[in-house]
Amino acid sequence: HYEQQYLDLMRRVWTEGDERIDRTGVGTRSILGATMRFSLADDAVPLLTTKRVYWKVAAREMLWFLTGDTNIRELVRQGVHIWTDWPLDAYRKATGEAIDRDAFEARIVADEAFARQWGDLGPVYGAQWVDWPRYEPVGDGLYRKAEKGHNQIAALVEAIRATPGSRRLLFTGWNVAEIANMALPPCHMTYQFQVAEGRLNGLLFQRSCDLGLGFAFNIFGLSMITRMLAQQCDLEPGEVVWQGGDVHLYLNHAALVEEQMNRVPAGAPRLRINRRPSSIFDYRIEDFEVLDYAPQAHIAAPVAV
Ligand code: DHF
Ligand code: TMP
Repeated sequence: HYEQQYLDLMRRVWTEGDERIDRTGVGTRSILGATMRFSLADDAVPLLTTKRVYWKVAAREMLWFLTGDTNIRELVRQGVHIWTDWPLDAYRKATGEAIDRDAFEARIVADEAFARQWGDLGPVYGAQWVDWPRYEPVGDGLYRKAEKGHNQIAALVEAIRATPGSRRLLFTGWNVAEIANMALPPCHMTYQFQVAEGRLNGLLFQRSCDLGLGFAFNIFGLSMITRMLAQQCDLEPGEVVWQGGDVHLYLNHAALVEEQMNRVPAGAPRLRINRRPSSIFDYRIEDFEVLDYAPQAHIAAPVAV
């Protein structure tokens, strides 16, 4: 079963990983470097079956990236709470106010000015993907930020169509000059694609991977964007390759890890795209459907902020 790779990696990190206190203070066991491969043929999708994964949340996040939005307001409006903790943490630290998560989210949705001030994550994924800053010379060796940045995603679609043999089919969120302004530097940082025998293969380099929590979302996101690009470029989906840099398990995920490693993967979920939108930017959540997904129970685990 495709998911055995994941469970094997989980076991390796848990039993052999180097234990250390990480940035969050929670502590991890960690290894450097891992690769997994999953087929996307016949609509196959590498959704984890040993716990329920809320794939629609991951799908909404991916669609939100593609709009270029970096404010959690739209996510929260759609019932997506996975990015709330970082603005909430910043707000609490700045104001000293002991506001709870629900109240903070309610205020983000109700109050546009509040959302503008406190809901933005900085120039994270979406901003870099579709609006990477460009600078134009204004003389005397000075530059000013151009009104419109570079759209890496639009350029990628063009490039896959025009030069399918290219080795430069990629986009990245790792904009060194802007990292200091981001709530978190990009984790799923570089996506590369390859056309082979009429199929589109997708690869993700993820510099930092929370194997118990984030990974399930990241592998679905990689599969989804690969499927969307294939559809837009009239290619069949091939496979996805996932490469992790620092792959870790948080020490407070022990219950999740022990439980999940005892479960046996089963089933072969499929991802269907029910419409062919006229561009990569026109997909809607209703276009995606997951079939034959009968996972084992969800396992809750705390996210390290
Ligand atoms: N920080 C850390 N420490 N780990 C992460 O995985 C992570 N991911 C981020 C931002 N910062 C992060 C963005 N993505 C969840 C999933 C993805 C995600 C953030 C959080 C999460 O909490 N998932 C839960 C609940 C999902 C839900 O309620 O919708 C899960 O069980 O999958
Ligand atoms: P770091 O910036 O110190 O590496 O912390 C980021 C943490 O978030 C780390 O545990 C990896 C995790 N993460 C994912 O695994 N996937 C994601 O999509 C995001 C945004 C973060």
